[in-house]
Amino acid sequence: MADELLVHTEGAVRTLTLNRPEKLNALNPAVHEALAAAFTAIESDDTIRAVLLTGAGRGFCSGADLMQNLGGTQRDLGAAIDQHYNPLVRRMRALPKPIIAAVNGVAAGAGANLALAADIVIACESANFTEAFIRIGLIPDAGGTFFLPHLVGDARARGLAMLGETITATEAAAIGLIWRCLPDAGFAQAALALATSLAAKPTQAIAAMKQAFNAAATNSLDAQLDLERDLQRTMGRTPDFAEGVRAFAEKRPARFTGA
Ligand code: T3D
Repeated sequence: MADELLVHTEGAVRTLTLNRPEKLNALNPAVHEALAAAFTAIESDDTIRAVLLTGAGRGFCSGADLMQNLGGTQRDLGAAIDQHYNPLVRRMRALPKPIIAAVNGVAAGAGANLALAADIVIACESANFTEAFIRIGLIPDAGGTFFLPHLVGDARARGLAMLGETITATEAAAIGLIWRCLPDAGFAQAALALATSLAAKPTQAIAAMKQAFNAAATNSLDAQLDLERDLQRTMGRTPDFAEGVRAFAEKRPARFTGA
């Protein structure tokens, strides 16, 4: 695996650390290719039951590496999005395992939206979020125009995107952009503990929740009720459901295997 992305496994948690700290982990083709390879490996590895995405150094991710755009010829940004950003967001949303973004510092542009593509986003107190695109004449990509209004409503989405102001992690949690803001001290350990607890949950139920939440964005209530019924029927046949009910009856913690 390339040095631009550090890959580490602890128990059932795979941690992916964006590793270009001198550029606040700006995304270039090498990082994208390493991320694609990492997700391909995670998709086919049943022993991995949660993914933790974070950044090295003082940043989480500063979005696309802007230096790629300096020079004579104009890059086709649409091609870069087709090749890298859209497949990444799609596979994160479709991954049948939880993804936790641990935002350890600044998250800007596509870096902010990469975090929002995760299932659970936590950030440390000193982290911040900026939909920086407007500052350089672009629009939010990597799912930003979809995630923002769903998470914080249309008024705040437009404010964040059009003004491009930086908001603190505390504000992000207060407006529902992220799950929680945690103290700086012990943040990495807290993030790993959260990922470890998610990895011990019934993984198939989390996968089915992801499927249902994804579909809810476009489904009618009728269609969503039918989908919930179908998914619950499948969940009702899993060994983890049987274990959950047994553990309840025996008044002990459940030991889920992800089956
Ligand atoms: O192009 C495509 O592929 C299409 C996709 C586009 C998606 C996008 O993400 S567009 C949006 C790109 N991101 C940005 O516009 C954010 C740019 N960065 C900043 O505005 C600021 O750096 C931050 C607000 C993130 C942090 O500010 P600050 O003051 O804490 O740090 P800094 O001094 O600006 O940055 C530290 C270093 O990282 C600096 O390098 P240097 O001068 O020490 O050699 C800076 O140039 C570098 N850096 C930060 N962000 C990027 C970057 N280098 C390349 N690309 C970056 N995005």
